[in-house]
Amino acid sequence: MPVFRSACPHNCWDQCSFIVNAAGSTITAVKPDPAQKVTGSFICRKGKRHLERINHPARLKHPLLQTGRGFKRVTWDEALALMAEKLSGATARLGPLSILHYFDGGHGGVLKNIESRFFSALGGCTAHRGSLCWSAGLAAQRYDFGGVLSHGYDDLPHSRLILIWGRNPAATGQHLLPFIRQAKKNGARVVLIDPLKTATAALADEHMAINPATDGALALGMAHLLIREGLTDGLFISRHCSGFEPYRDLVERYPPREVSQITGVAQAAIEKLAREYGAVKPGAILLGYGLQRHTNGGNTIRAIDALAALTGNIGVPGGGVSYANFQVAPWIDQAYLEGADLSPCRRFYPKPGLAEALREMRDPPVECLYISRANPLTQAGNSRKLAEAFKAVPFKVVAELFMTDTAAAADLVLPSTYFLEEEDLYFNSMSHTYLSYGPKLAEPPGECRHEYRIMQDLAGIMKLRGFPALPGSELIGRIIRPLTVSHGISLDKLKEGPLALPGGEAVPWRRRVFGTPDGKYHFFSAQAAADGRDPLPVYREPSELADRELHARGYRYWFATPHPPDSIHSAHRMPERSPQPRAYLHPETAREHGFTAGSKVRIESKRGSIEATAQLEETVPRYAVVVYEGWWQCSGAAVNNLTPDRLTDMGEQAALYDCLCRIEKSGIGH
Ligand SMILES: Nc1nc2c(c(=O)[nH]1)N[C@H]1C(S)=C(S)[C@@H](COP(=O)(O)OP(=O)(O)OC[C@H]3O[C@@H](n4cnc5c(=O)[nH]c(N)nc54)[C@H](O)[C@@H]3O)O[C@H]1N2
Ligand SMILES: Nc1nc2c(c(=O)[nH]1)N[C@H]1C(S)=C(S)[C@@H](COP(=O)(O)OP(=O)(O)OC[C@H]3O[C@@H](n4cnc5c(=O)[nH]c(N)nc54)[C@H](O)[C@@H]3O)O[C@H]1N2
Ligand SMILES: [Mo]
Repeated sequence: MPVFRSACPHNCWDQCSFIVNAAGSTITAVKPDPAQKVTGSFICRKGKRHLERINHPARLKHPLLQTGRGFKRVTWDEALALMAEKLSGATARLGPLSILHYFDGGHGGVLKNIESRFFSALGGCTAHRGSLCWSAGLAAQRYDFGGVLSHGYDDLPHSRLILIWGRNPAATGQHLLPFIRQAKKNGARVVLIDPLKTATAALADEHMAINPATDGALALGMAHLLIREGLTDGLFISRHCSGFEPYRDLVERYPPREVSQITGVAQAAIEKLAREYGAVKPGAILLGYGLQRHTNGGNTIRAIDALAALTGNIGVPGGGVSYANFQVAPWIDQAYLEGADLSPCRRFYPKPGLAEALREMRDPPVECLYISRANPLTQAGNSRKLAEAFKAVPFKVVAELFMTDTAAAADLVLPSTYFLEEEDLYFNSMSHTYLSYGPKLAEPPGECRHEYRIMQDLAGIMKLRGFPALPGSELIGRIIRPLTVSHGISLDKLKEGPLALPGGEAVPWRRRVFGTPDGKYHFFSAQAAADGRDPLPVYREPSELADRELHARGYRYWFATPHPPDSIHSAHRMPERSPQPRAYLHPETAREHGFTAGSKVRIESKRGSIEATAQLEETVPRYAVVVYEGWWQCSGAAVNNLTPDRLTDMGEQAALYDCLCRIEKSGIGH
């Protein structure tokens, strides 16, 4: 059986490398590639479903056109001619800004990003800034450190104390777990800080159940104690930091007793954690993305970063505040992918505000929408509002593998190739520095086409200049030119197997020279002030969660929608296979509302409602209702019908978790 290599295309922390068995053009097995040290010897639940997904009978196989009475199959020639006509028409009448290009992380290969260059060749487009995912924290770390870098997983066993803060690796990135176990074997203590007692709690020595969106206050309270008790690293602060005095004045206002009121964490526990973090070194903070999907999310991350600076836990093995890792990113030619050399015009809107943008942008209005590698009608906040806004856009094209909620709302659906059906290069910005090449190993079903080919054909029909006509391999070579120039690594080298970036640092900021203009860590960020943000990591109450009037109207439960262990977002929620959506509730909550395990619960926010089957769990806080994100509209439990399209304090991030709901037994009405 011939053996090949590839990598997981999912938008995930671990981005595993794979060994793939193929017989002819049929993939027979996808296995972990131990040559990639993070992947090691196993792949996760979602990774194990690649074979199912690639061979799924519901794969889109032909271009489909919405006729008003349903979709009808059309030829590629017809589809491309229609698209060219609509794009040219909109450009001629209203200019290229009337075309909006939306994409997300549905496929992690560099080649798929060439779509952006197509729109630049067209003259430009309306594009997003920010994200549904992680951009508040990215903005925060850029203010503090002037860059976003993480410790390698293999550095973790040097830690003596590990704070897993708003992250759930047992579900979302299991390849971190062996490294945590190793650290524990070496004597490290592990504390999990999360409102929910997630599966990760089983790995922790202590679970600190904090009120949602109050982590910033916890961090300020810990800093208060560290400064009061002299548990700070004075040398690190004086040599490598700026803005300490105003920050010290800020934390002065957060004694642990008051912080306890805000966070719901006992004063003694706050003090113990602060003392421990100040004394037991090195201490590693592993941040997730959950805690920054609140209106105060950016400042939360800044307040936590400051703890590491205060204690000098930066640039040392076993320390750091690991959030994301942009070590490889500079070696991918983003400017080429985006077509910056083609001088496109651009209009930006904040990504979580797509509905608002579609409704409000007038000069010009959006005439054409092209969506790829994303399912915003399921995954963006306030998705019903988005569905309404969609209706007003005259021509919508969605490139997809499946008939998702978003594809179903399109005028034209283009069937795309899955990974293994095309060559691509995979890299990661969440944790590690591996680059993995995957060749084409299987023929796509039906008439599926790679986006590069689609865009190439369109550029041909529309006679656009500046869009490449190179074969895929050569284009990948072009995209990684910065890597080749700086490190001498060509695509041929990458074809040999997964490669960790040479010189990639397991311990960032070792020289303690930061990426900020003065090279210092910034407790006080003049850049943040210049951007109209708080210069200090202040704590502000969340918006909806602290809305007393809403509480009084019965919307008194936090609607928590974390990532599912068995699916990457909506991708593994194919209607015919899906088990029943669950709403996890505390037994007391259920009793109070008169339902039992198995009851259908109606969950409602001021934006919409869903239904799910009650599952009672002692571990769910009394104030929360938990439903995993990713459920499609047809399941009745599409969580983003409830969530807001509100932004966080920085980074144009979606505050998806700032959501209150009320519940009732389904069928009762009110
Ligand atoms: N199986 C699977 N794996 C995935 C994904 C998936 O959908 N499925 N998605 C991938 C993607 S795109 C991402 S971004 C990552 C996300 O990876 P993670 O950040 O690990 O996961 P999240 O579910 O986003 O949130 C993590 C935790 O944040 C907690 N949380 C929410 N609000 C707060 C708060 O105010 N304070 C604190 N301390 N904690 C809070 C939630 O309870 C949750 O347990 O996972 C990736 N991996
Ligand atoms: N309530 C709530 N909402 C959330 C979150 C949450 O925690 N709670 N998490 C947010 C986060 S962190 C993220 S990252 C977003 C994710 O938002 P999305 O990226 O929009 O979500 P996915 O469901 O992963 O959709 C990706 C789609 O890409 C398709 N796809 C896969 N490969 C290809 C390809 O090669 N080409 C094309 N054209 N399509 C392909 C898949 O079939 C899938 O439908 O969701 C956000 N939404
Ligand atoms: Mo994400």
